[in-house]
Amino acid sequence: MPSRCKSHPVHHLPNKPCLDFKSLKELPDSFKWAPLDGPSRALELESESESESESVPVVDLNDPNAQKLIGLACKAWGVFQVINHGVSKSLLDKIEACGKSLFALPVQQKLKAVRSADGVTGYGPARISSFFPKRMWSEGFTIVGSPLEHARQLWPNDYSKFCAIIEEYQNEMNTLAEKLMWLILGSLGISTRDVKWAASPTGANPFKGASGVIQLNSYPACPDPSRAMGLAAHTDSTLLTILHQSSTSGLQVFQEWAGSWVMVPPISGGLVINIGDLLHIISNGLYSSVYHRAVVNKTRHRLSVAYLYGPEPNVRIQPLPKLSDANRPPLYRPVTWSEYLGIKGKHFDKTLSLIRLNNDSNEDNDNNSTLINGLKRGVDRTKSIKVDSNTKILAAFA
Ligand SMILES: O=C(O)CCC(=O)C(=O)O
Repeated sequence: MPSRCKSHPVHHLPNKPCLDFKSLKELPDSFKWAPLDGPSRALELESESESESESVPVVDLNDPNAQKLIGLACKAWGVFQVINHGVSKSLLDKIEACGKSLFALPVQQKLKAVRSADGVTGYGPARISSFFPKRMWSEGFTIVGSPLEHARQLWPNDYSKFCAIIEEYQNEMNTLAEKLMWLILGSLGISTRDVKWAASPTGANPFKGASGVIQLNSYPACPDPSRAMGLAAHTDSTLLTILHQSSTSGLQVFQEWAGSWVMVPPISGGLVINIGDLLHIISNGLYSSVYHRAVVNKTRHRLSVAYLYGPEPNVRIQPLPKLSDANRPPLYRPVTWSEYLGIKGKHFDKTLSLIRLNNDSNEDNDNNSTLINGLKRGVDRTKSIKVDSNTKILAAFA
């Protein structure tokens, strides 16, 4: 796990004070974003998923074709949902209940576990807040390793149940993340022999030392969801992210080739899998990290639990040799997770561009490059296009 340093992007800190959302009957100006594009308004009608013509693929991990289906989903979307993944519904219910009880505490109590100025863990606003001029309609709680210290502050007499559930969740998520990594790598024709970037000298499990950060996100009901943003658009600085969402919709992914936002409807017992920037790098751009955001709801509270999974922090991540050759040179220079997080903490969504190798033939080689209305769009998003007027998604036009 990367050190709890200032450059860790899961830690952009309470630059703005935390709020008691329930007390706000109107959306304050500081929370007013330009009207959102995409299906956010449909949330009020709760019919958004039916109105989508395209939807994020759902893969049953018991399906004998799961690996192939995952490969197709990664290539086309950078995101998919899984069912029959081996994590019990009762554990998902328990982690959700943990999150709900945490965020239901009085603000003064939550502030006892606030993220410190140079820390990563604890309670606070969205970790990417500092990159945006407007505030986000959400609060979060970040856990790296044991939550004991903060749990004791939140529930001085009753913290052990929370800690036990978190530990169980971490173990289950780690097992699932590793399984998914092999399925994703397998879909690229990569086997254990090829994963030298993470292989230990003893040939032990290359994901030994890999770990995850748990991010609990709470999105209170909001007086004006059409002008509020729960969590602004970003990609994750992970290999992959496993997301559990409560039964209220809110997660949207950006479909690069259509240029539009698509809602990812919650599936009871299902989990959302996002491709992160590090997998984008090791796949040599074949599987792109997905831009996603969370919108909010007028009447319903929403909760999500992200498991942000990455490699051992000092291992060198680079395009796998098997996925690079003379015709498809490596798109990115080697980088450790720690270094990547440091750059992301300063440059946010320019990070992939900043570690991209300057190779003339690379523009034609990036699989994410697609022809949209005659314009070729590349994954490194080196010019800005407006996705909504507050958030710039970077996209490259050749
Ligand atoms: O709440 C969600 O659906 C998205 C959460 C997320 O993107 C994150 O925690 O990084």
